[in-house]
Amino acid sequence: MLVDDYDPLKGRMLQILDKDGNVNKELEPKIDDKRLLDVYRTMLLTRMADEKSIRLQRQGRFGAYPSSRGQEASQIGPAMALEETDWMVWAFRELGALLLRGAPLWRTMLYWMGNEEGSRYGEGVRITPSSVPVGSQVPHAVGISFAMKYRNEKGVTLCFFGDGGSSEGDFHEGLNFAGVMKTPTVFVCQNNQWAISVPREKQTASKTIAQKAVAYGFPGILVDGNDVLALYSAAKEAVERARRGEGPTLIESFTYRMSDHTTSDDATRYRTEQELKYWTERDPITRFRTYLMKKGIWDDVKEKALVAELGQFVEEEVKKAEEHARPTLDEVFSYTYAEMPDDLKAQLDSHRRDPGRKEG
Ligand SMILES: Cc1ncc(C[n+]2csc(CCOP(=O)(O)OP(=O)(O)O)c2C)c(N)n1
Ligand SMILES: [Mg+2]
Repeated sequence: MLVDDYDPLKGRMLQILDKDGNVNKELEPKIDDKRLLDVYRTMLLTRMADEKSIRLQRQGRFGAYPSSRGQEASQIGPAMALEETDWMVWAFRELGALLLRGAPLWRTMLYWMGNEEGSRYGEGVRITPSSVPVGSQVPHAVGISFAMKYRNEKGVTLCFFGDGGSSEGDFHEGLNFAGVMKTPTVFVCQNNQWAISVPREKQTASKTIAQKAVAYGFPGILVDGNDVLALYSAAKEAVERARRGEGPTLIESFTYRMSDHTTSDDATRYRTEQELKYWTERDPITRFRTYLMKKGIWDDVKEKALVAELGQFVEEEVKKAEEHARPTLDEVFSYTYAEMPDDLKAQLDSHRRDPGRKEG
């Protein structure tokens, strides 16, 4: 088992594809070519949609937006291990995982345009809405998986959070409960080295985040977060263990946020160019593309055609999102509480009387 060979206290990191796209034959997972190409397509779509999203924000067509650049493998690898009936619980940066699990791109865009309808991914798509309060989704994921266990369903919950999220009380409460109740939860900490401008060294005195699993009494594993095959393999093993009723796993995905924290941030103010260069050489998409080329199932002609096709697809999805009906004022006010509190009622009345007035 990978979790035995890569005991987090020994500090080893699971890697199957090295930075130049060479594969470790002994560990290479068996995935058919069609699926591999589908995964590559989703990785590239994530990158292209991400680049488009930043441009849309600059044009005032998106609100603030958190880029997933550099974390495509870290998100898509674990999501590959899920069945349709499993749940995925995420934070706010996991565009790749959403797309792989079937969330329509235009819906995800609608969300960043400020429309809650963007969280409606479709009937049967088991993805929770985004959780912007850092770490708050961890207890939700544990609750969902505990409920599935209680009802004797065979489902598993995959829960994403960041290195910053691992400092929150919610993280510790969630993992403790999961360990005690042996819930079918797979925790993936996307350690992208930064929580806005706070570096990983200031987040925890532990050597790794994976080793925190030891204290909660379940397996943890440190994985190269820019290696989609390693992430998939670690997650698959964890999902199978959870489905067998053997409880949770913590996967630390060692990756890097290649862009700013969000479009409201400027990372050049707190990190060096060398750091970005180091990680650019470890780009998860380049690495996976090289692997596919070495396998003989991908080439430059196919790449060019796919880039053109996805570019057009992204434009169509933007159009769909922008053409979607905007919520009415009543709808904006009606979603948070079953019964509207007095202060919200007063605001709604004031807007109805004078829709153009700005609050002071
Ligand atoms: C409880 C809470 N505190 C602070 C914030 C502001 N905030 C948004 S994202 C973020 C950093 C999160 O870092 P990490 O968990 O590593 O995720 P990443 O942004 O790197 O994906 C902070 C502090 C928030 N959203 N919620
Ligand atoms: Mg982070």
